[in-house]
Amino acid sequence: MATNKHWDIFCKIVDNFGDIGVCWRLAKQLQNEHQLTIRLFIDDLHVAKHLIPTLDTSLAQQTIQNITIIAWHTDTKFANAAQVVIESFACELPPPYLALMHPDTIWINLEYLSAETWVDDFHAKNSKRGQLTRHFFFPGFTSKTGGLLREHDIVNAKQQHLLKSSTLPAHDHLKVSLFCYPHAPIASLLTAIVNSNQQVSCYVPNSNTLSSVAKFFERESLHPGDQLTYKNLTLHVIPFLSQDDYDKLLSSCDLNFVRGEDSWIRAIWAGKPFIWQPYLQTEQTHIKKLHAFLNLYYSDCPPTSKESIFALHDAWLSQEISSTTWQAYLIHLDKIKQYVAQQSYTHSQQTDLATKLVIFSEKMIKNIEENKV
Ligand code: TRH
Repeated sequence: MATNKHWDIFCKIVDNFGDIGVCWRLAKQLQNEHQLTIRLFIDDLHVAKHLIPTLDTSLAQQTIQNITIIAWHTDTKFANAAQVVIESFACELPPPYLALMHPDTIWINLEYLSAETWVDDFHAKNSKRGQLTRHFFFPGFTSKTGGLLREHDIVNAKQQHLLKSSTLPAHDHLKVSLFCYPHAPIASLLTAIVNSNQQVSCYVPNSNTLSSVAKFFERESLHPGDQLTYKNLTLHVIPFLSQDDYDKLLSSCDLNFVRGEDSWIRAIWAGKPFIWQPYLQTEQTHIKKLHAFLNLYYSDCPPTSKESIFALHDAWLSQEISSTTWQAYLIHLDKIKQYVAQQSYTHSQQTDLATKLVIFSEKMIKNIEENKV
């Protein structure tokens, strides 16, 4: 039987941190939990360094946490193709690499996560490109999809973390983390917090979210370590965290504002209430994605809590959060907390994405071998 122990992952960083955030987690899980030999090709080491702090951006090749990281440029030379190749988010494999692939190569395009119902039908379909077969692998929330990116022991690890002292000081403020796109109605959220009767400690990691926060406080700029108080709101600017520390922040907060793809999934595993801002897309696709997710994830949530969840998400997307919307959400926060903790547990019982990729690749290799007989 052919070995499928060598996998290559190609990561093109379009913007922000989601592409490398997902690829780096996937690489680590395939290596740690499935004992695969991974080469991760990254086209922008400077952005990747935010998530892989020990990365040396001057090196063409280096090994970090047993993963070979290779700087990928237009002139990168490839000696061989792996048995299994992950093209993340349709990033287009380089022609010289494609030339090294053969009909037995398992070529998987890892798609973006969506809870839309069509995903069930499109997952694991393929198309031919010359002699090669490109498989479309869709992460998702149902058993018909490729599953969600998750470490095997995520629930245990989270409990271990919570048993240890929390990373945040204990007080009766509502602890909120804020990571969003700059076009979010940040000023209206902060105004609603300021005007509510609930004290809030808001933690904002250093990212492009900060410029709008600075504007709200009439500051030129804000920096990690800054702390600002206005009525019921105390805002803490914190450094951009390691992925592990960001996960701990999500677990320690009472409410997390998250965005894109990877922080969204991590908020789900944190099991705490969260508000998701999808990546802006043309033709209102991001709104369809948001509603598909809300309908699926909150299908069994008590109607009044559900209403407040939808209202706050819609407000976050539509440029205005009123004090009434914020207050209505807070009234339901305890019920939402119970509901999302249960949902997080339920989803953690499904097969995770890395395992599904391994099972899928083994099946494809078996098919190829059987067809040869
Ligand atoms: O950065 P993003 O907006 O990434 C986006 C999305 O993936 C989007 O779907 C994609 O099309 C676009 O990139 C190109 O949001 P996301 O996906 O949440 O990625 C952020 C990553 O940064 C995630 O891995 C968590 C990590 N992170 C930290 O490690 N430390 C931090 O302090 C913070 C705030 C985030």
